[in-house]
Amino acid sequence: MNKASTRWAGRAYRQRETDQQIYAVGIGSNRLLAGLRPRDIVQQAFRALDTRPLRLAERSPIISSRPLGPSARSYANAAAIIVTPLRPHAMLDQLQAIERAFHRRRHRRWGARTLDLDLLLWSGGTVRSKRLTVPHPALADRGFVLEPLRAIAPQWRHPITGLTIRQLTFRLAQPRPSHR
Ligand code: A4P
Ligand code: MG
Repeated sequence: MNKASTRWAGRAYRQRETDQQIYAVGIGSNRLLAGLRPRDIVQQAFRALDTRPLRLAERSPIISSRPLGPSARSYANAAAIIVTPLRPHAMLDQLQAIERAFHRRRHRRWGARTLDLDLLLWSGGTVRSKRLTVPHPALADRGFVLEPLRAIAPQWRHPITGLTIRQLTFRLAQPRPSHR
């Protein structure tokens, strides 16, 4: 983590300069690629996310998580804070180009994947289009997304619920009331 990056920690993630956008990105991998383990692939993804026009401001620890869905192999998950002039749809293009570079196969939903990059949060608030929904709709329901994100952006507020990432993580960890 470089020195400048720590400036973002613990701050309100609102847009400060009109030409710089801040994004939280979720990273997941559960396949081998050319002998690389999922954890190594996430490491390499951090490098790809720090290549112009993207700047990696924060990187979370990499966690191992049980697969949600049909895959048998456990996932490596992490999160990153990215600063870039790219607006949301151009940012999604960039993330998908990185996924393609890691030979992601798209034909099976929730199947095994080499690298999955999700746009979780944007400093500008919400986006809702055919191609892109921000905040990511499943953000608040997934421990493997919230836990790494909490390590680097605990105070970032979800623009729809108004709750911080720390509060969302805490809420998810609570036992749920029984509906019987
Ligand atoms: N799209 C819309 N909004 C967004 C956004 N905020 N970020 C569109 C990224 N993409 C967004 O995505 C399908 C389309 O969603 C994109 O073309 C984009 O236009 P995709 O990544 O190709 O499809 P997917 O990831 O296979 O489907 P989905 O439903 O997004 O899966 P998830 O939700 O990403 O879940 N278990 C563990 N432990 N850890 C994991 O990381 N990940 C998944 C995948 C399942 N189980 C897991 C994990
Ligand atoms: Mg996805």
